[in-house]
Amino acid sequence: MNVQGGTAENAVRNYRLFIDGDHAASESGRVIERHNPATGALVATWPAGTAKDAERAIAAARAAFADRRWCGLSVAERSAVLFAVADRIRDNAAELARIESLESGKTLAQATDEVLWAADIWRYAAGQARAQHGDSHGNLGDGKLALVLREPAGVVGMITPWNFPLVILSQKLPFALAAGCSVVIKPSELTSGTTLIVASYLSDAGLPAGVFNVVTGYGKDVGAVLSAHPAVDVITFTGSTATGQAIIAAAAPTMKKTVLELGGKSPNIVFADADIDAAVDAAIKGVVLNQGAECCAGSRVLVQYSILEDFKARLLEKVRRVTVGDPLSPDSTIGAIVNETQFEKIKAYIAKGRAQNTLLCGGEPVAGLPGYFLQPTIFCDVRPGDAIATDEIFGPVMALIGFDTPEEAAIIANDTAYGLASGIWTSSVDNAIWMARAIRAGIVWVNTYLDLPTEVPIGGIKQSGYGRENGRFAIEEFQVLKTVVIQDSRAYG
Ligand code: TXE
Repeated sequence: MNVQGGTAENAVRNYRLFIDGDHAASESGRVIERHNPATGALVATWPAGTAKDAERAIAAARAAFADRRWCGLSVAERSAVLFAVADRIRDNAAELARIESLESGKTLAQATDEVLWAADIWRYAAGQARAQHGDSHGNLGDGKLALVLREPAGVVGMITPWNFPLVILSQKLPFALAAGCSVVIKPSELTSGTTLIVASYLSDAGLPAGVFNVVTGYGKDVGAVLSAHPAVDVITFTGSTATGQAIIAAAAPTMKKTVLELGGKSPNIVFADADIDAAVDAAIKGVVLNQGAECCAGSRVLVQYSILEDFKARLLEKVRRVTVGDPLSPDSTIGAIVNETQFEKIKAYIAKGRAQNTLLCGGEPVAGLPGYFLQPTIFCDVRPGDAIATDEIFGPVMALIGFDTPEEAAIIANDTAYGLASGIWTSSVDNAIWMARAIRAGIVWVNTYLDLPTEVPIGGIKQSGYGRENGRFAIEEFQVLKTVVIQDSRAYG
């Protein structure tokens, strides 16, 4: 990496690819410029990688896997490398958070929380590296013994988005490395900085060359090559459902495994017997965190009719305290939308909401700020089939929907192509248990929301994808089972 121009605080960072242990330019010589969505200022450049760059990185990862320079190490040695990276992430939290904020528009305060969470995930995976074990069968008849071994799946291709660059990287990479895999990653073309910095941390910590490779660039140039390539054994992807479908299609001819964490349209359901203030706070957090660019955003808020007017009044009162503005200011709750494409997409949904529903508040860009800033926006009188109740908007937009009974709430909650997250607010154990079982989603929060301890798995069902990240099952996505059956022909006893 080379840093040029301005003071250290506002210098433009010029990154390079990371292939086979070396930082290098793309063979194309082209770069992608990243401008801060809050100000328009140029903050970074990274190479516009090509198919040739991707091929080179895949070959390096394949060679590293074939000569066992990483998977042949003991789990204690692998774990030590992951712990060292966890420490580097924690120790450099201020710098990493600033980079994430400048590239993505998220607030510095939130970025700091995310970096510390990422360090925690690396620590968790580092511990888990040493707890990998398979199975054995000693009672299959005299002389017969079977072992079930967990082996690394091989070369993993990772494709990550821009909404939580370091956290999403951390939900994949340390688990794949713990399993003994080699990796080629294509980070989002909007937010590649922290992934390249982690490559340096890994190298400094002693990761052998070729085990981790970063090819920055666009999805069609690099992501598509990883998905289709016969030398890649697993693709793990977080992003849109449409791109997830394209990846499955590209992966099909080689039969490689895919792990997909896709979009959501999650219901956050409030019963009349809930702690209403807590539910209102969580409903707001559920759509404003990360400007609403959150796959688990509680973008559909279902409220029991008997408290709907009271809920609306408290919502309006509390949403006024949300401050949209300079992501680097500690006073800001919401930063900037990541780019013009997302900004226009959200505004188009707000226009659809205005046509079909009642606008309770917001709905406008924030006047007087140079970047892509939007007011938190709430629509009421939303019906389940309306556009803002159906599609993932990925912006600070809430759809309020009324319901009468738990059965009705469950039908509305499940009336979506997605199945990622959900929330229930109630003081009734019966309601909580019944709803938790009735909702079809990868996670159900009861009297809490967007609450993700590293120990628990996260992932979707339906068109939110499949596979799990974090928790003890995450490593299994990067392992294959091998059964060894041994017959000894000598007599026993
Ligand atoms: O996503 P893409 P975009 C949703 C959200 C958002 C919408 C579009 O609704 O508004 O997706 O965002 C790479 N083969 N989510 O366009 O295209 C791409 O370069 C292989 C939800 O940014 O899915 C980037 O690295 N890779 C989500 C990554 O895919 C391809 C997070 C994600 O980009 C590719 C982000 C291809 N053909 C968006 N095309 C979540 N689940 O949190 C693109 N890519």
